[in-house]
Amino acid sequence: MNGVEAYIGLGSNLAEPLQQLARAIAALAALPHTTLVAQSPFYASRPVGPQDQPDFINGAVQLRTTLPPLALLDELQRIEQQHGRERSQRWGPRTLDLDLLLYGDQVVHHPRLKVPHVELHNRDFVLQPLLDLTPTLRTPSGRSVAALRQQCADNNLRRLQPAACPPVPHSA
Ligand code: A4P
Ligand code: MG
Repeated sequence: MNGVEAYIGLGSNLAEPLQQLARAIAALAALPHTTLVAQSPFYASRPVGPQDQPDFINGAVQLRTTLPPLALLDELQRIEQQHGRERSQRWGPRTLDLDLLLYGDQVVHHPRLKVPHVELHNRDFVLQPLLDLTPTLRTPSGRSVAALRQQCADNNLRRLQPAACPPVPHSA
């Protein structure tokens, strides 16, 4: 399949986060014009933003897709809504957050969409899963994700054992 390598960050800290992520990955794998290439391990991480909320579970997936970036964002937001996502407090607790981290080597500046994700370089819970997927990955400006990971703040990242991650269900 032709298309672009797109990387999606997943995060959840409410309502069975591991199940939220597993179901979201199944939904991503079922997207039209899209193939799931690989999924990263899951990590527990301390919340960035308000601290009076549970720790997050984070991970990332690599997709190959012919959906244009805004169409892919529409699909991510539809999946978030299906998971009962309510947008209230910025950086507050959420059942499911899906961020478009990288879309090939494209840079997108749109009122609804900024790619690379603006906080990518600051977040170990995003950079580490990206590295797990593609150790040689670079941003469109040529910065190595491995170097960004070394420089970024520590959010007490803890890799979960594969046994802790529920299998991806067949129907999303
Ligand atoms: N938007 C722009 N660019 C993108 C993109 N690349 N991917 C727009 C996805 N959306 C993008 O997002 C607000 C708007 O951003 C969307 O409508 C979309 O058009 P949102 O998800 O509705 O709001 P938000 O998530 O509260 O705000 P924001 O700034 O996107 O937050 P983040 O960056 O998603 O961070 N701590 C830990 N440990 N782990 C986490 O996963 N996540 C957050 C949320 C905070 N703290 C965390 C974690
Ligand atoms: Mg978001």
